[in-house]
Amino acid sequence: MRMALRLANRGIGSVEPNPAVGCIIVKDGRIIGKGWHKKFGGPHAEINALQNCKTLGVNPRGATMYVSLEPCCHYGKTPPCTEAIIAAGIAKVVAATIDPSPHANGAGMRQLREAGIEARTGVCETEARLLNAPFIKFAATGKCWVILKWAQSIDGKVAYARGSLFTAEHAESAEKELLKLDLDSASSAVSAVKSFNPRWISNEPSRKDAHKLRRRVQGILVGVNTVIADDPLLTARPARGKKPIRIVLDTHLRIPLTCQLLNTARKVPVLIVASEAAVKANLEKTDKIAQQGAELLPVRASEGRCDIEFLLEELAKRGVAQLLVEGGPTVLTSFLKAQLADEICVYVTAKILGSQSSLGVSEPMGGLGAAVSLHYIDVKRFGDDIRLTGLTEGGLRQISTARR
Ligand code: AOF
Ligand code: ZN
Repeated sequence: MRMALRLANRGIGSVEPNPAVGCIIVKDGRIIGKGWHKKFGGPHAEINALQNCKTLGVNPRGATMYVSLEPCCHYGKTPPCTEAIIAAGIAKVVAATIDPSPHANGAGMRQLREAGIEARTGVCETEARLLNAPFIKFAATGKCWVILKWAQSIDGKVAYARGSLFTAEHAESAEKELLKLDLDSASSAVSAVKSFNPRWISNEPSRKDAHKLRRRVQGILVGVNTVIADDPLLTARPARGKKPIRIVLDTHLRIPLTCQLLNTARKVPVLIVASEAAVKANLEKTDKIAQQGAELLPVRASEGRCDIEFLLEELAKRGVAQLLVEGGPTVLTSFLKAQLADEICVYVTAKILGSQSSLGVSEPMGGLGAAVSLHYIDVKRFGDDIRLTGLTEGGLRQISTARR
């Protein structure tokens, strides 16, 4: 099963919002077929593993199948795997966990048993549910899996203070000054200045990894302050066919009409979320936003904040099974305080930014009792940066089998 899970893992980044699934077929103590779900809409893991037996010229009749998710028994984009398993004469199916989707939820296992196949679940179940946590949550509850992501210095700073934000113009004038000095070291100083970009606290390998994360999700959300300060594009690069919807939380409709998001709204969808009052009060601006090809979603707001829970429901209806929240501090804190985050992904860079960079990641959480602890921590190194990921209590609850 561990091998099946490792195979499944290869599909992460290509199969979403479907689950990543791996499958191993064993006969007489020997592996006779392997397969995994490679791409959204493509053949399922079980079908690929059965095909692999065929390619290798081994008959799977009487074999045992280890699969990381309950086989499907419905007609989706592909025909049911259960039928193929029954037709192939598999004797035993071991699935890591049930698929909680309404079209499955045990029906696949039942169908196998009714066909005389020995079928059981519950092997490496936690690992399997962790691997597909977003899918499990969305399938079971219809709610999207929320990932908060940010990059920070060791001292927990996420950006330089607004007043000292280093812009392209700063870089240009600094370059001129340096060249005027006509020193031997001027050219390397110039390249250091050019490559310095306060928007990017983390290094290049980390940023590449963050784009991989963007390819996994169906929506990427930021607050309007991030748009004003950084003018981000919020696309996955390279896109590999993925175009997650870009969402801006903009209660008072402050988004600059010239920003990159609006300029590219016809290529990759943009949703601006504003309070009903702000929409009514800015009809001219809302027209302009619509003309640029972006969509405006008016929502209820209280104390100057949009109703995020309502927004999440709306996004789930649009098929957003995984939402990536990329900041800034106000938005990240809102999600944490409302206990709406399932997973946290933080890149920590080996820098100490000190007090000139005043923005911490969050506002007070309300006493130590309100601290957010993470579970199932994973730590990975990207050059001198480290990435720390973990599940919140809420995320943990989603993958636990106890509540079902
Ligand atoms: C996958 N890959 O290996 C397995 C899945 O639309 P379809 O035909 O691709 O069906 C998708 C559903 O099939 C999915 O939501 C899940 O319930 C089930 N199992 N899906 O994409 C796989 N085994
Ligand atoms: Zn299937």
